[in-house]
Amino acid sequence: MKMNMQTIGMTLVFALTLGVVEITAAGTDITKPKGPTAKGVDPDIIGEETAVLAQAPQVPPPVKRTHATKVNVKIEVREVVKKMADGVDYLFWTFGGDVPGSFIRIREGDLVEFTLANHPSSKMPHNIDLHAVTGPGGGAASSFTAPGHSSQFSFKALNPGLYVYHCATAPVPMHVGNGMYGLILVEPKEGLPPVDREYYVMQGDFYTTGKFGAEGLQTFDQEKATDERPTYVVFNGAVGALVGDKAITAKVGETVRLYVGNGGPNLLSSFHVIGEIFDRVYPEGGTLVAQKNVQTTLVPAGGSAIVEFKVEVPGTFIIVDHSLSRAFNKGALGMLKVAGPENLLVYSGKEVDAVYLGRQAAAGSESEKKVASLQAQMKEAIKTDPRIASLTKEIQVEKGKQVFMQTCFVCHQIDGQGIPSQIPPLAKSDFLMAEKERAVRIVLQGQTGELTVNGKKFNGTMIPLNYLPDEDIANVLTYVRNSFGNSGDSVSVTEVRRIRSEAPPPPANPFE
Ligand code: HEC
Ligand SMILES: [Cu+2]
Repeated sequence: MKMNMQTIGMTLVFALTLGVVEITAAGTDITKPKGPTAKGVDPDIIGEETAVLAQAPQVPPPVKRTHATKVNVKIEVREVVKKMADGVDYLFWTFGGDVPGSFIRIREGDLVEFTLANHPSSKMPHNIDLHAVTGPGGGAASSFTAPGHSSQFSFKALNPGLYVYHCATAPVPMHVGNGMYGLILVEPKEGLPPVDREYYVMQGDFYTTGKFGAEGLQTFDQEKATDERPTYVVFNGAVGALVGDKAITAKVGETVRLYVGNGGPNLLSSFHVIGEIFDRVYPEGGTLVAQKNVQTTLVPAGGSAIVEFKVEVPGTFIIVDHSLSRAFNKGALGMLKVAGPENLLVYSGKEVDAVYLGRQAAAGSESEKKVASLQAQMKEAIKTDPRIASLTKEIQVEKGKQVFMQTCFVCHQIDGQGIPSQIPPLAKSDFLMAEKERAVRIVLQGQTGELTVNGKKFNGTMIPLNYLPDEDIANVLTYVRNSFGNSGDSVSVTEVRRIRSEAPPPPANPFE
């Protein structure tokens, strides 16, 4: 390092000397060497400060300075096990301990002295490529850092805009796919127009060996990544990172600005807020409001967008990648909760999350918390034994409630009462409670034809729900058999698996 600095220093002196000779020859004043670049001193830079970094969904405060300065940015890379979804852990590689990495906020013209430290507990070397850097590799070569070391490089933020940064160590898709990305905002000299709220939302796709929701510690699946078949697509590093009491918030009448990034590594995001219209969009993270009144804006992998909108009415606004299976089946769903008085001139009221989420929004986060607390209790109880069975059942009941609120409630209703003469009740249902295996078969194979529940006849059709995993079926039936006034034993995954395997073979194909 020292050797390098010296060599560079000597080269500079040499170049400067040559310069002086030329200048003299041309008859120019030699007391004024032609030099910020040659000398390595930038006359625009006044003072020095340490960057305030922020964790998503927060962003650092706006830059108030009216001049460029030297900004010291220090980020530590850490490899940490964190929650990907309920009961699902993942070894994330992070810039600053979180996915996405720390939000960096500087001003156009600033000189950034960047220090990348790699925690001694890391297993891998890492580096950083900031798209805000003008220079080969965006800093990648100068920042390559082994575990327990740190590297430093400097760059001048020539172009304003919202830029992605990411690790660029081979294999790059794996480093990015493990969560190594974040955003750096280079504010234009004149600053951005003031708004009431600013948030940091960054999408990423994840590839795990187990399928969506498979519990325990999951590992990176190279084949799924190569095929671009993500198991999870999430905002801010985890399913539910922006849901329930972690939702971002605003008050009626306020203007919200979202700094939206997409780390990829592979998917493009069709970024949309259900029930809102983006008043202004700076597409691709550039500095121009290129479009107004936008419904869905495209955020490319390794790219960004800035969206701004005024919230006019209260309620829960659902943030999605409008490639909707990602939102409803892979996790790309967040919430903006707006508080304040109704504005019936704009919207007639009623909550929207129940419509989209099947009450999961409210019931889900509450019962998720309960599952966590029960699981903790169970770990305790395992030591003392007899209560295990009852706690296992309670966990099943709570998890089953989540399945019910997503799948069954539309027909059987939230309280299990059904709909008179159309959908039979599950509440106090003699039919349901009479035979456990029959209930499993109904969910797996569907049910049609006349049946009598509590003395009333029904003749409808319930479609087979055999796409539900065994565990969901066991849990939801344990829930309905122990809710709405019912009380019964639990249904185990083994029972469901057995009944599924005993299912009659599909009817012979008449076209064969
Ligand atoms: C699309 C509507 C619909 C959905 C969704 C649905 N069911 Fe049903 N379910 C019905 C209908 C209709 C019947 C009665 C069928 C008949 O008349 O033969 C029924 C019957 C039943 C029965 C037997 C009758 C009783 O009341 O005890 C059970 C048990 C049952 N459903 C459980 C469930 C569970 C658990 C779920 C969610 C995993 C579910 N259903 C989802 C419409 C639905
Ligand atoms: Cu890396």
